[in-house]
Amino acid sequence: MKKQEFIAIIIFLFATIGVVVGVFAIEKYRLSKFYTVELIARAPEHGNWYPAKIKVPSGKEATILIRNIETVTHGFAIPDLNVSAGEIKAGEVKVVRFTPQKKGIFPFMCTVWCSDYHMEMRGELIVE
Ligand SMILES: [Cu+2]
Repeated sequence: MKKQEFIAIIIFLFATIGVVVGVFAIEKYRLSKFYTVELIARAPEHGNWYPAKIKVPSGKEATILIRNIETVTHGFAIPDLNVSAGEIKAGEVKVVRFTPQKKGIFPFMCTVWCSDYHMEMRGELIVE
């Protein structure tokens, strides 16, 4: 292989990888402006809330994007903070915005009877 061919291949690889890495980086940055935390809703027997513990800063607006990846309806509420997303249908994505004023650990839960283990569909919001 000639030296010029080698250099051309290296430039091609860097350009290709650069575009892919760049697109992912921009997308991650764009989404980070849009929401604070992404939460996946699943019934307890399918893995439960993911992540089960989420952290948000106090005194700042928090945006939680909730994605129901299942085939049943779920719900979302943080009763202590008066936050609710209502029903989240199968495949639906909902966004809740609120500004927690007090620090602490607040349980969040599913508000729709979704499975035999519905009562275990819980997680914790940690306000720091
Ligand atoms: Cu549920």
